[in-house]
Amino acid sequence: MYRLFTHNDLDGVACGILFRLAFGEKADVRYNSVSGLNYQVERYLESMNDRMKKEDYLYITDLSVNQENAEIINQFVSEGGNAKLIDHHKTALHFNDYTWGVVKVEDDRGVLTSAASLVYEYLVHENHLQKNGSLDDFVELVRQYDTWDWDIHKNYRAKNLNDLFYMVSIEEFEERIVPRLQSGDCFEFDDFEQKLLEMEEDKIERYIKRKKREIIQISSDALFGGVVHAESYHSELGNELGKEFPHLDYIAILNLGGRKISFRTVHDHVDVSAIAGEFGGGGHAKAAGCTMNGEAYKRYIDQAFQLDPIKQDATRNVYNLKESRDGCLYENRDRDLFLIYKDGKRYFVSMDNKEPSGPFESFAMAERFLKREFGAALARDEIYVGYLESIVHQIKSKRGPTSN
Ligand SMILES: [Mn+2]
Repeated sequence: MYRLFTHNDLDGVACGILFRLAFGEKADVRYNSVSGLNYQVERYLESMNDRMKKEDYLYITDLSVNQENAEIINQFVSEGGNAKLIDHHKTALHFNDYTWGVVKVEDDRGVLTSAASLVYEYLVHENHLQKNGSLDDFVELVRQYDTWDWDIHKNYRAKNLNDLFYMVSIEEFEERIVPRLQSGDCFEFDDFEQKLLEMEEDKIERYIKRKKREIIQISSDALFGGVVHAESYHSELGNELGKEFPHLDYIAILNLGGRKISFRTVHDHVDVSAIAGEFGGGGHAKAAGCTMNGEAYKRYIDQAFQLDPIKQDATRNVYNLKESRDGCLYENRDRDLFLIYKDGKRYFVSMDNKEPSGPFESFAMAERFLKREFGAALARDEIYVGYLESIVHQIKSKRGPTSN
């Protein structure tokens, strides 16, 4: 038997699919969450008898075991047992110290790896699996999704594959995918899946649109965050909201039911794992999370609840346009007006009767200041026209009653 314990996300399940293709009926694949793995492996190791010791091949992919399990596996291998841990996470690199550990974060060309890409390479190298175009294609899509390389290459097929993965059960996903990988030049979605994916995309788009109207701006420790409540599509939301509101340092996505907060940023100057760390969580620089404790509740729920959502830029303007040569007008929820204008090469922000703020090196910097400090958004054309009329009126009244 080829016993595989692997992660229950797309990358981990792709490893399971490769095992089924390589070993057929002899593959026994178990999908695990990060927190569930050690218990499952422990139980398996406890149940190990002499026959299993001789016949079983133990594999762990896309996840790592704890120290206790590692010791037991090491003992098992030193007594002639067969085991292998194949992973691509930085945090698992120490498994390379064992003869049975294969952990690589990137390949020889510097391309980020995924568990599936390493497993594919391994199975082909050991002559358990024959390479073909569909497999190459499928494994590369999984790799791009898992490493977010798809976002750089704008490879939406990789994103679609992950969407499909979450739309059906793991068993159905396997049943659909396995036959398609046995031959062929590339991996393709069938018509039904194509339709499902289009519907899902529309749904996500509408969901994100709604969240754009709900997002609330808060500030703490000199960082500006956007707060939204959402149970699903965290990656999509973090990405889209981050791009829509670039003046925000990060996006905090709250799931009250699960008492969890996800933090996302699109900026290089912010490390959201540090923000999550303040509340006992962690993760990566661009994506992190924590459990909602009292402190987090105060900042992201209590504080935010008092505030209105971010005012959105007017989108149908013909006259009042960003970066317009004659300046452009912004308005906040208190209906204060602000003008961003250019003087020479530099930008300034004027607020009625006050000293203008600036200089700013770019329009984006001026707008960032305005949105962060005053919560202002591009004013609608009607407001702009009214503003221009009031200026003309002021000039006329200054000239006195004799002029016209
Ligand atoms: Mn992975």
